Amino acid sequence: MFMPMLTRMLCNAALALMVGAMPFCATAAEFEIQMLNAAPGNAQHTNVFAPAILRISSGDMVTFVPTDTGHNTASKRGMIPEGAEPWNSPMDTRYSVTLTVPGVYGYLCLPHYEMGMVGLIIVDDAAPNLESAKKIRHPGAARAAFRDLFDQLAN
Ligand SMILES: [Cu+2]
Repeated sequence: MFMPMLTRMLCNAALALMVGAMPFCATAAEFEIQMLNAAPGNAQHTNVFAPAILRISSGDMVTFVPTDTGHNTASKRGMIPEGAEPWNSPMDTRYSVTLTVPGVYGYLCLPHYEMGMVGLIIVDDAAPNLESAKKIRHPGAARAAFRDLFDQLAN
């Protein structure tokens, strides 16, 4: 087991026991994913999450930012680890999730799912549910979009 993950687990255990954070606990980090009408530097690629692939550590917080209007974020059924909380945000709303279960999280924008507005978040390591997440089927452009993201994970 990697040391950072072990440390994080010990920290989570300490917090759960309400004994306070141990001195070596790293502060959970915060990340942002923009919800955009077009990819930065590529106007042809419309309706995107940026970054579309985000790697974080368990316990970190991710905020989806409604930089452009007309978007939301929803986890995809079958594409989050066992025991993880699904989410489905209101439209045009700044929305935060704190992800604690290691694995890969597939998510999408409901209005633009079939147009391929999807993303992946990897918490610690994609391995726990990578193969099952890759098996989920998608309509329209979402199929190629998820396949592309999974290909990028492999490289
Ligand atoms: Cu959208």
